[in-house]
Amino acid sequence: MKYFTPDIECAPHEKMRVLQSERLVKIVRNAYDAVPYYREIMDKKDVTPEDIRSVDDLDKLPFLSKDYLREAYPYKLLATPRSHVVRIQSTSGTTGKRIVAFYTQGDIDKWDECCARAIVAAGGTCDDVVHVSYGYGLFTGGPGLNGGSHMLGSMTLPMSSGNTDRQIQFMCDLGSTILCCTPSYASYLAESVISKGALDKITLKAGIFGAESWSEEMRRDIEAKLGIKAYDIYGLTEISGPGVSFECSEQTGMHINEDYFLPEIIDPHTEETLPDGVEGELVFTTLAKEAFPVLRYRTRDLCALSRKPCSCGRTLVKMSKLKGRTDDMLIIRGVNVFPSQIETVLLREGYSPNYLIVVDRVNHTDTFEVQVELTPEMFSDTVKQNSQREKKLVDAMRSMLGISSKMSLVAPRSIVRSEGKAVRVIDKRKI
Ligand code: DLL
Repeated sequence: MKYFTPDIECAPHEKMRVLQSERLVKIVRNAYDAVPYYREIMDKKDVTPEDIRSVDDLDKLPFLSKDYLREAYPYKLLATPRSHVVRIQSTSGTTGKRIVAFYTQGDIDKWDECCARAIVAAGGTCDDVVHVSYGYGLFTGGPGLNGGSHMLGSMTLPMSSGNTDRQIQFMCDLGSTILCCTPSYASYLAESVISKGALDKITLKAGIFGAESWSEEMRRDIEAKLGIKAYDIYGLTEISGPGVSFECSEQTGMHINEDYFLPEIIDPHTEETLPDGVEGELVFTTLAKEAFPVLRYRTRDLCALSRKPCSCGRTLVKMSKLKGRTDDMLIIRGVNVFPSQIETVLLREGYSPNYLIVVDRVNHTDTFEVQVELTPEMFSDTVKQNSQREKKLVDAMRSMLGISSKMSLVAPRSIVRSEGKAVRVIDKRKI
């Protein structure tokens, strides 16, 4: 099986635009009638549902911010009677109120379909054993990939995260072929499989990794260690969960399920719409959500769109691998720094993807330290060799970022491993 829904995934652009326009008209009408907040912000912008006749009218609509989604907690954006809702999911909400998203059975079915498309794009069929090590519960990772795997008819292992020994045992005994988890957990699992000498007992062929930024270097590292092909998958609770977009065998960006999610890229400062190929903030309008329609939602994620033909045959627009989020970006001594750039340098220099960035302010000046684990082979080297290594890393980091940093080499396995989304930054300036 090459595609889960070929008519949609390979549809001509014109056909897709017609479908999107029909759905947009309907969802705007519905959101306006059912949700007082949408009515209020559209009235304020002097736009009515009748003004939205096709996707070309999208920019007439006001934006929806993450702050409002928090304020809307719990029920202010619900667009159906509560009795139609069968599920909620929620963001991790590290600060302030959580965002709660609602789903009707129809919403769940479409979400499962998006994840089934992603699994098929990673080479999955009903003969595969899909090992889901994303967290289950309020987090969308586990339920999303679980639903997609069921819809495809694959044997599904609802492992959830944690208990790494059991993960490896099931992987070996049940013959898992597709691993779904965060890239940082995949990296930890790879390290553990190797250290237990279980590499020749696993039968994995592919991984579907997302929910956090990861570099191309990290992808190659996981692929080499586990002997698999690693596919990126993107999504967010506010829009549904994993499967908003997914990678195919070409591995040059993620195809957006644009029959359900209409993307735009804007300049985050001026809010101007940007053309394909230019990096900016990703904005989504859901086209078929019933319980929780979201219009022009500013995700804070940074990427570019591409409509270049793809060798996989899909015509769905692609988004580039995420550089990070606007709120992940560190400003250190006036320079913009993304954790993914630091990860790129470390892996290129032969280190493992286990690191911690510590930023502080001392005497009105930002300090920037990266703690990096030595590999077991490096650990036995002399002090002199390691101080040369530190210096080499400082130089490589300066040429990537343009600022100086402190590189602290620490013992193997001394940085806490992540079972879900990794915490890579401690910014003491904010504490
Ligand atoms: O992380 C949904 C998900 C689960 C996606 C499993 C993929 C796999 P949230 O917890 O709401 O939902 O976090 C959404 O995570 O806005 C991005 O900043 C980030 N993110 C998600 N996927 C990727 C990815 C899930 N592939 C937020 N690359 C999003 C980089 C990602 N960042």
